[in-house]
Amino acid sequence: MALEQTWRWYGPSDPVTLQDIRQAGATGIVTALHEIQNGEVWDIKSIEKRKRLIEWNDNQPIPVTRGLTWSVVESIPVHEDIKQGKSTRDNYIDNYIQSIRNIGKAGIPVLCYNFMPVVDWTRTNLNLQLEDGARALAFDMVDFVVFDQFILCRNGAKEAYDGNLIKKAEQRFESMSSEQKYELEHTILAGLPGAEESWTLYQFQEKIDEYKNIDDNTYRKNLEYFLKKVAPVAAESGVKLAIHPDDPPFSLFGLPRVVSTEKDIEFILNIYDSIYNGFTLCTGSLGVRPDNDLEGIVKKHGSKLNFAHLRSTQRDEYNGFHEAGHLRGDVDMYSVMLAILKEQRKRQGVYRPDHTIPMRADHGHTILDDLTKNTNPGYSAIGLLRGMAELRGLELGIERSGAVFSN
Ligand code: DNO
Repeated sequence: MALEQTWRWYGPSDPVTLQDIRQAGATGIVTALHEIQNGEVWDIKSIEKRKRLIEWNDNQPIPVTRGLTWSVVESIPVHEDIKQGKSTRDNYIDNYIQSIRNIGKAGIPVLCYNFMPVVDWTRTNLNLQLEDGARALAFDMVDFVVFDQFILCRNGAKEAYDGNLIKKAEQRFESMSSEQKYELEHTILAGLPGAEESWTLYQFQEKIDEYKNIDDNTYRKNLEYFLKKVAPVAAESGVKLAIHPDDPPFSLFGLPRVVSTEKDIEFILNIYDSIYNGFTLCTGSLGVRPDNDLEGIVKKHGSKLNFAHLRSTQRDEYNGFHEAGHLRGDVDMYSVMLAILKEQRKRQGVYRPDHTIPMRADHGHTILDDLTKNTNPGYSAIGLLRGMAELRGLELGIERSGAVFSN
């Protein structure tokens, strides 16, 4: 029983077309209405129009299906007022609920979202050159401290890092040209696809200041408040929630972090105990922490694993990392894949109608022709195609070996 192979598509302006995705062998589309502003309702008409575009080619004398299904929404961003627990949050929660009802009506079964404050996923370099000439996304701690301490000049930054790291960052800062400094700033604040908001330095500092009195505990309560209202509606609407882990899975800029470890995930799943309140297993995000046992998480919480982002990272000496090949790096993809396939079998065994788990290869390297093309960092066609092909082969090999039936 195969996993559902999906592909993240950034909508009509994505340089990767729906036909490319079909040719890559995916059958599921993961996307969002990026044009709808954060906090607004996703109206049913816009959802249905995008769904039609994904699933049908209407530019033919008779419409034909494309062989693709919109299977996951990634993401409907959670408004900052909800994250900060402001008095205006209920209004935004009502909008979120309405959006969930609407995607449920349209028949899209999974919603991936995150609860990271201020910034979505964060990298310091979108073009790290690997020894074979491929380009990869990377999070370099020294560069990060350069930004935090010497470009943003955040209060409290200096105390947050060890002296050695600060010294290294200072040396690097002094050796950087102003273009390099700008590039670093831009990469952190505005560089990544899917992150719906971007800030100027000044706005960014203001945003961080808004979190002055919000520690992990308060932030967790804000998530709990949100989920207590939203999860029952998701269940009613047939939409499985899939919270995405923090990327990277540790605090940035002194901001709270509540989706970085197995314990965090456990807390979230217990807020509303139902398969509709689940998580996205992002092996790359969780895998950055050596204390996260990925296989163990699947074994323990598999019934609520609603979506899988499969990728691997390679850690470096300062808690930084770069995106490794999908079957390389620190993630033991074999054991994760085996655990996911076992979970799928288990679901079939109890006749869960939603036994098929959607997965997508995440964050490919930029390789071959894509090196000279305009691409979304981490989402160029050929690198993701390579990743997906490797994962597909791994999956088939495991299925055929019979290992899914072992204990
Ligand atoms: C990066 C993605 C993130 C993710 C969101 C989920 O490639 O994994 O942008 O989509 O954090 O809300």
